[in-house]
Amino acid sequence: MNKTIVVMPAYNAAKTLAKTFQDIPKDKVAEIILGDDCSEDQTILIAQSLGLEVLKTPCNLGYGGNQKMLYQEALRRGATIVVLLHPDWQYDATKIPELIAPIAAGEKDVMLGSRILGGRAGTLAGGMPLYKYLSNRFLTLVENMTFNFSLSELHTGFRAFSAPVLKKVSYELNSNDFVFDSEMLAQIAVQKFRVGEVPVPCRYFPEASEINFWRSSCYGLQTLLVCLKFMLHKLKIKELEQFIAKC
Ligand SMILES: Nc1nc2c(ncn2[C@@H]2O[C@H](COP(=O)(O)OP(=O)(O)OP(=O)(O)O)[C@@H](O)[C@H]2O)c(=O)[nH]1
Ligand SMILES: [Mg+2]
Repeated sequence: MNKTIVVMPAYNAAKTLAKTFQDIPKDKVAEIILGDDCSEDQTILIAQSLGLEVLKTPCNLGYGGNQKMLYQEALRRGATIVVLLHPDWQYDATKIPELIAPIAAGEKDVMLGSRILGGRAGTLAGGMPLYKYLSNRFLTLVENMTFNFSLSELHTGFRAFSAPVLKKVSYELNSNDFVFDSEMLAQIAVQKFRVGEVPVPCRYFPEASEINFWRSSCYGLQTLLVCLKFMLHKLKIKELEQFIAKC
C-alpha cells in the first residue's frame, strides 16, 4: 500500500498557496506538508487556516535547504512516494495522479512534470520569458547528453520520487540554493534510477516566477558545473561523495 506525501517548499507563497492547495486531489494523497523558509508574508497563517502541516526552517536556508528538511520529514512519516510541488500555483496539481502512477506501478523511480510536453500554452505562449525558455532547452539538452536521459525538460518544480530514491541519494550534501534540483538529477543518474515524465499544464504570472535574470543565470552556470562534476565522477577522475549511494 502506497503512502503519498506532497511537500511544498514555500517562501512568501501567501498569494498562491490556497489555490495550489485547492487543486491537490486530497483522495490521492495521504499528507501535505508545507516547509516555510522564514517567509515575510502571511504564508504560515494561510497554511494553518488550510489545516496544513507546517515545518519551519530555523533561518532562511534557501529552496534546496527547505527541500532537505521536507524530504527528511516525509521519510520519517513513512512516505513511499514523495511529490515536490511549488506552492506558487504554477504547475497544475490536479495532475498528481498521473505523475505518481508510474511510481506506484513500480515502473519508474522518479517522475517529472514536463512543461514542454504540456504545450506552448505552458511555456512561451503562457508568458515564460524567452531567455528562460531557451536556457531551459539548452540546459536540458546538455543534461540529457551528460546523464544519458532522453527527457523533454529537467527544470520543473513538479516532481515525484519513490522513497528508495530519497533513501539512497545523498541529497543532504547538495546546495541549499536552486541548483539543488540539478544535483538531485545528477545523483539519480549516477544510481541509474528509472526516470519518466508526464505533461503538465503550467501558468506564468508575477507571483509564480520570482527568480530573476541574475539568479537564473547563476542557476544555469551552476547546473553546467554539476554536469562537469558528474563526468569527473563517472570517468573516475575524481570520486565525489555527493554521488556515492547511501548504505
Ligand atoms: N527558500 C526559498 N524558496 C524560494 C526562494 N525563492 C523562491 N522560492 C521558492 O521556490 C519556488 C520556485 O521559485 P520561482 O521563483 O517560481 O522559480 P521557478 O519556478 O524555478 O522558475 P519559473 O519557471 O520562472 O517560475 C517557489 O515556489 C518559491 O516558494 C528563496 O529565496 N528561498
Ligand atoms: Mg515558479
